[in-house]
Amino acid sequence: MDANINNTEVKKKTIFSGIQPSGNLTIGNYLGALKNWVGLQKDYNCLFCSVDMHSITVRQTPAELRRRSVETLALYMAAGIDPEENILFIQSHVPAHAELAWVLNCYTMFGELSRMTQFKEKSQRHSENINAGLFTYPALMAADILLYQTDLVPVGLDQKQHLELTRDIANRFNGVYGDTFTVPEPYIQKIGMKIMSLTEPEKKMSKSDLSGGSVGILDKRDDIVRKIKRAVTDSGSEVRYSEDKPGVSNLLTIYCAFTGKTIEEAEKEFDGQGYGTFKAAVAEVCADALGVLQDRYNEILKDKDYLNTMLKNNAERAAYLARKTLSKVYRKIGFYQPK
Ligand code: ATP
Ligand code: LTN
Repeated sequence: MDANINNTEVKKKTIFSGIQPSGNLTIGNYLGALKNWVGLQKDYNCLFCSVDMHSITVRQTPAELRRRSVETLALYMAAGIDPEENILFIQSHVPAHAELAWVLNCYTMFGELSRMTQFKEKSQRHSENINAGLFTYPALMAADILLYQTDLVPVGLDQKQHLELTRDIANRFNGVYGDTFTVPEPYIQKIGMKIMSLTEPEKKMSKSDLSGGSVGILDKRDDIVRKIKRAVTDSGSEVRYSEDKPGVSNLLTIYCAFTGKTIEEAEKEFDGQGYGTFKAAVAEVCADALGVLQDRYNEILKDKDYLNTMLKNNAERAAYLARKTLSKVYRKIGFYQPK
């Protein structure tokens, strides 16, 4: 594919999304984000990133971060993202992300950042390390998105607030300097947008939660089955989606997201069957789908040379596009650039 994915012959819109290589990816990441990317790739020019720079807002073990940064991209490929047709890359390989983030920091308000739920939650969870990066994280995320003149950002529900801030930053900048950035829209699927913890269904499933409430994409079949069978359900025995049944509703969501069935269809299927049969069925569809993905993942990881070449090529393609936006920004704000 031509490196210039914005050329006039190709009218496709642009998608950008990313996942932090900060732990073992969960079925929350898969159903809320990754799985949706697969369906979108043929209709859009897509950039999918492993956002290692975001990860260091929380302390990481260097060797693990290095390994996971690549493995995250291998998971994208195993899920069905084509690395030739899309740009798969590691964030820190394209310096323009950090450069634009600094500029956008100066167009993002302290009050706006203070209202971010993710910042409030993470600063509670990591009270020993409330660093400036954790606070200004959304400006880096805005840079990721705005660098590529992105139209659509497929994410889970928890990222909606960051997307709204990105739009505000883009509009603010465009208002001062004239049209510079495309103002992106969030793309949030209804089923799977917020998968909850299996042990505490009022909390979001998260890859940094080690309590057993998360199913990892790479978990072994036995572990997947055991975790789902032990998932917290509610009193009663009816398989029904409702606010007062957060555990059962979450399992129904997981079942439907994997099978493509509607909630009504699933409720009918398990009518009168009790939680045991239902949980076994959820465990089976989940383990089957992840099993296929894991086989592909293991194959992909065997070819390190291919992965490294792909990483270098894709970082160049991304950097080329990012430079164009960054030069435009530097010119508009008054940074001197010799001819
Ligand atoms: P961490 O625990 O490290 O904060 P996380 O599991 O919340 O990580 P992110 O890297 O922050 O994952 O998110 C990557 C993508 O996965 C985002 O689009 C996010 O909205 C989505 N996502 C994360 N958790 C869930 C979930 N439980 N349900 C649906 N989507 C989710
Ligand atoms: N902030 C996101 C990860 C992320 C992202 C992005 C998602 C960083 N940059 C750009 C979409 C687009 C998160 O914590 N889940």
